Amino acid sequence: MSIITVETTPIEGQKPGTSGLRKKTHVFMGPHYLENFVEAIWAAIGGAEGKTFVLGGDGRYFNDRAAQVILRMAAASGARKVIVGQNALLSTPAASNLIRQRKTDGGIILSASHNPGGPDEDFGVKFNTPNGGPAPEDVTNRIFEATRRLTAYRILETQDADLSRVGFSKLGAMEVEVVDPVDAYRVLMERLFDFPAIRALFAGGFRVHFDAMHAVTGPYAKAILERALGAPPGSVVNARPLPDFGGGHPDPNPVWAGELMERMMGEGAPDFGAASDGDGDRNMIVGRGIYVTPSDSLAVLAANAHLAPGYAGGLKGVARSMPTSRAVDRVAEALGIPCYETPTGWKFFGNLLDAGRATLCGEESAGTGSDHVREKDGLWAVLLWLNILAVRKQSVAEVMAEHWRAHGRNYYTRHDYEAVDAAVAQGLMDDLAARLPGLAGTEVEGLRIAAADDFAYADPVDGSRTEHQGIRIELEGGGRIVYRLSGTGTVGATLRVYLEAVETDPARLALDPAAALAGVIRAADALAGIAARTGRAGPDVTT
Ligand code: VG1
Ligand code: CO
Repeated sequence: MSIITVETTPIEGQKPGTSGLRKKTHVFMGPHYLENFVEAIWAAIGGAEGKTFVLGGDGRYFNDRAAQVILRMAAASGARKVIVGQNALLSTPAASNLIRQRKTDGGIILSASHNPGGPDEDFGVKFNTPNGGPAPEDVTNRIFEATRRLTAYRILETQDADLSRVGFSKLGAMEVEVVDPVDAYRVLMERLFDFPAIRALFAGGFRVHFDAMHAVTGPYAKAILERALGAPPGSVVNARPLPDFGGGHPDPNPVWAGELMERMMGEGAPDFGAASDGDGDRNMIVGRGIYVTPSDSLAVLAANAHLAPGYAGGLKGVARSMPTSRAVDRVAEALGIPCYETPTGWKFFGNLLDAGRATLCGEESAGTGSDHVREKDGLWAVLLWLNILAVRKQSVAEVMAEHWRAHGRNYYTRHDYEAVDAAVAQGLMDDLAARLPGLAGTEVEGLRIAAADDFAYADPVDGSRTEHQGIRIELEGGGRIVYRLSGTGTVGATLRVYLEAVETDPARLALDPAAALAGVIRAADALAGIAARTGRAGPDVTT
């Protein structure tokens, strides 16, 4: 067993995006690609010497090989210990929990989250800091800087570590602890939620249907929903993590979780449906005959969290990403707590959670979470919903109807234009940005623009400033259009257009969302010339 030093040269484009570095799998498998990035992580945090890390991933193709490489590099660079999920599996929230609970120096998560997996699809690596959260911008900038001046990395020449059995072993001088990926996470959930109440709900015949989409949440959902809470076997489907996620997109939205949607809207639908994404940090909530938008879900969770034991003391504040609908803002106002608006990406919530300013956070992309970890957490959201339903003894549809009556309804949809030519997408954004100063007070498709800006965020905790986080068009009457380019795609550019209309008239709370939003959608296209510029008749994905 010897440490070898491999000479390398910088590889272009290793810049982490919204959530870590994501590339085509074959790119990651190319010579030195993974190794360079990992070495840059060590460089950005002052070396790996003497440190303890958490390591695991969502089980996608190359997850197992990448884990072995990272273990050998950690050992060669003098790390003291790596805590690895069995078979190199860990959901993102479970990894966040372990990083915090075991007081480690951070962790590496192997995932491209909702992006498909396989040799021709996507792979990703994210680094989380000792607070358990995604590396903030200053750290990701340091990682990127380091990738640009690498000359060598160190790696141990040895056999693979056995990750198939829980227990301790050595890799060179470094300790490897293989842990059950679910155990510590389940204990945390038991502390936050009223398990006996949820168990009683299930025992009373309430039926739950959870689609793990062949991704990492399967083992977690089986262990918690079926074994700990007594949901009948088969309540969790597609529960075995597969390297290609069964050929699907592990993205919990009405398009990619179409099967679940059909079941929940059909005859004899279960009471509650849910799905999660590749790495288990997102969730989709569906009641019998009713889809809950992630923005609404955040608002409902904020309004009802006190019904779960872990949040019985109330919330210190809430935070949402800028494109997320403003439904939660009105809940915060009613509760008399602060509401923060941050750029897209969980890394921007970390400071607010650490400083105790926010308890609950959420994004329109189906991410919700709280200060129990520093990541969004899919199964957590499902359990909080179940806890709320167990206490309120109402259906999802009844909870939603009451919520809208009390707070009004934000009709909401997101249109994604995928794999658009990068220059065309950038041109659209740049031209829009140039017109911003003159937009307020003008009309588009009969809607009056109240304000328009290029969103910038000043972090209230550390004062850091992040610019160009999306173009915000505020309409009179509370509606909004937001345009931004995705930071997680791997082909061309993805233009995301977020559309919102507010309704407080009690007679107009149950409209078809597409009809309620038709005017805003027309205005969004007219304002930016989407169809004309992209040549697309409509979005590729509507959520
Ligand atoms: C997307 C979502 C964003 C989310 C990010 C990572 O980013 O819009 O809300 O935080 O994915 O989620 P973008 O830049 O493509 O819009 V995950 O579950 O991929 O870690
Ligand atoms: Co994810």
